[in-house]
Amino acid sequence: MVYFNEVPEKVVYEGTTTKNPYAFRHYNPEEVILGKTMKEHLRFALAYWHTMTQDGSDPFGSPVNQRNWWGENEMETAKNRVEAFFEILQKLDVEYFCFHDIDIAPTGDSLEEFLANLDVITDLIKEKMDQTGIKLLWNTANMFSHPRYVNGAATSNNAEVYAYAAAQVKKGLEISKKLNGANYVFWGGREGYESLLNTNMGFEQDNIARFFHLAVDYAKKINHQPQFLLEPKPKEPMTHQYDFDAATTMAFLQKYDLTENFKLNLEANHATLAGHTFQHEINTARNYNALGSLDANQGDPLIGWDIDEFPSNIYDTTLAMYEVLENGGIQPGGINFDSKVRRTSFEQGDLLLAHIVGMDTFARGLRAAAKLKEDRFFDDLKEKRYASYTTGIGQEIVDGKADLESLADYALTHGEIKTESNHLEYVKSLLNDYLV
Ligand code: XUL
Ligand code: CO
Repeated sequence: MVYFNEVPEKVVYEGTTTKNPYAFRHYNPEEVILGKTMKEHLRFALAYWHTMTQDGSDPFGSPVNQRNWWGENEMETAKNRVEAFFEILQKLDVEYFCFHDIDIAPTGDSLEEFLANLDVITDLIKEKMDQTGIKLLWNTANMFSHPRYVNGAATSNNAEVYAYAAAQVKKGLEISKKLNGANYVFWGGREGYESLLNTNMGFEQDNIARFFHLAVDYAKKINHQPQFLLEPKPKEPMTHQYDFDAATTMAFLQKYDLTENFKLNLEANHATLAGHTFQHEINTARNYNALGSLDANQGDPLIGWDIDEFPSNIYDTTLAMYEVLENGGIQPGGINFDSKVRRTSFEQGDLLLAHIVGMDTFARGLRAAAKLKEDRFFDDLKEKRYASYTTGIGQEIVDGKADLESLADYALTHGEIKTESNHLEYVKSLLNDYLV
């Protein structure tokens, strides 16, 4: 069965003059930029939860999304979703996908039943992957939606909950092996606290660190070692989440000796919730050699929570893609659209239109970033700005040859310092020329 009749067999690049809504205006997958195709640079992935299971409901209203994959029962719907999902992936020529365990299969009446359902659905997914060559970027376990996880999963006060979460992750790693997942993600949905009045933060963090080590050990045991990723987010659903931002998460990974196996999965809207830009978070991760993968979306400056809007801001994607280029690429990570259609975009075709704008926005970002890199725009700017460290006393500081006495001597004998303006307004004006 075909689920998206209104969409052509393949969405292709037609340029900005096209009147076809189901066409790329900027993303030209095979076009080579800086020695790699756009497709290789961008490594786009689709998120199962937003694309297949999200129903458009919000705290004030019931589901609105019109979808044609509902079956007679939950299992039939789950199977139809796999078909429809691979149709979208193929139509958009997207090579990767991501999912939570509960997105793909009904949880049933028991853990046993859930695991059995997962086996059936992952068999079907594997078949589709083999037929199409589409690959699993990452999977994860949803350990935050069910009421048992009200106090967290690996940071829960209840050890039985911890064990249940472990059962989900064990299965998740087995699925990752079965589907040859490149990465395995942990987003700490409710790993945080509401109030310190009744929370032992140190104990909870020790526990979740133990949990991550158990996951690494089990992956080794079953002889499948995906890149593990932690996804920071400062708040929502918990008032305070432990993996607040990239820097906090790196401190955690270092403290608990997890940096060898873990990198970061950074999400744009999580960055802005933490009071950072997306670029700041990616740059921070790069400084720790820990840039793993990206969750692409954007927030709204007028709204203070995680709205997972599809990216359309070329300023942000340009700076994000500049960091990715500077990183030498993002593989084995990718750019996963952790983005959802607005409630008012409830028709099924909107799912493709939304991904098209997201992919085009990143394609434009890539083009502009490549040009900025070729022109050494930021390199020259920074080289000039830090020039004082390349000779004389600056060189001595960098080489570790200066001490407080020699620096004080220098200051005493060199009089008042002449500082220079940053001309940041001029820099921004020049940068704008790259964006349009
Ligand atoms: C929630 C979020 C998740 C993770 C995976 O804000 O980003 O979808 O990406 O659990
Ligand atoms: Co995410």
